[in-house]
Amino acid sequence: MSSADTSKLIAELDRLAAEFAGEIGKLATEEEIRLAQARYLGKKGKVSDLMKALGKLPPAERPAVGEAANRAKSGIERAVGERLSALAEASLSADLARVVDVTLPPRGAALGTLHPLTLVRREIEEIFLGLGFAVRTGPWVESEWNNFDALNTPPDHPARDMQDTFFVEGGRILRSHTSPVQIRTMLAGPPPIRIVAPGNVFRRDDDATHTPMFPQMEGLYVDKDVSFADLKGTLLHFVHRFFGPNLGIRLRPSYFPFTEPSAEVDAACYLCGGNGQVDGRSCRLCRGSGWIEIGGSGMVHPNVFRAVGYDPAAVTGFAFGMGLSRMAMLKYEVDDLRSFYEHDARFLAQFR
Ligand code: 2NL
Repeated sequence: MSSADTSKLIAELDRLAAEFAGEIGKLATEEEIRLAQARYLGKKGKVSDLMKALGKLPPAERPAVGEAANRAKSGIERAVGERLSALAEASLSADLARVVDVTLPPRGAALGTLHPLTLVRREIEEIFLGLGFAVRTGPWVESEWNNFDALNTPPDHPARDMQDTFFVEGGRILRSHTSPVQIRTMLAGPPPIRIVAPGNVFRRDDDATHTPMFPQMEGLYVDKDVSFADLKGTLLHFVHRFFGPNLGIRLRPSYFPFTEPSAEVDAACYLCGGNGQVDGRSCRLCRGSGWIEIGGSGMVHPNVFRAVGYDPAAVTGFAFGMGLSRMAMLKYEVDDLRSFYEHDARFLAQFR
């Protein structure tokens, strides 16, 4: 090898250092920079490749090449160091430039919503409170006497069968209606009595249209001279407040052991106004009948008064009952009863 080769080698080393300086400016991460560094200074790097020729040079010329190699190496290392600290500084300034406005108001916790059954219960309570009724509640576990015997329902009545009622240890049962609350209220004091009794009741039913627990609301008005006209006027007022003004009601003869006479209560359908048609089609809510069933009612049976120690010759009274899930389904057009018990937040969030 000649002096010409030596100068070429030195020039090539200087060129590599310059080439590296050009490349590194485009690199944006430490990993890319370290990989580039290895491509030049690593064991199989470009600088090491050139140095393999060192041994073939005349000994006198080797120091000059070694010096050029060191110059190239330290140039590359300096460029790496400078580029890395430039990147670190840029990321620090970006961090410092980020503005957080600590004076912004907090987002706050998301508010929950009341369950549709709670909304309907409260709304109905308000309507009867406005008529002078009080709201009374009582225990779910009851005596058979409070739930059945006092309500003129004899021991051989089908409702008292194991198939229809939940029996609890100790001869008690889960109440099948809230009537025991009215029985307790009458046992506790004389008329007048004007109460509504909301609460959960239990029956051995479980299918698409029945749940074993459901919320109910019953009402009871006992005084001198309470008439069937008072019952009708009270129910009419309720329907006007709950479903809409100017809607009629219809009472259909029925039977309950605890009332005589008894009636099923229908309200004119609020969706079609009672004519059964919406835009020339059968109404989806009342299915074309113009009426929706809302509950049962009647004049308190004399035997119920005798059971609680009231004189049936001195007082009369009316009573009624309705299922709150049915009221909520009608009011909010919910088509599946089970929605009330599935706790799907997307369903529940619709009621606010
Ligand atoms: C219905 C029918 C009704 C009563 C409940 C009652 C209570 C006492 C005395 C007399 Cl203490 N009656 N309650 C009366 C008639 C009907 O409920 O369809 N409920 C969902």
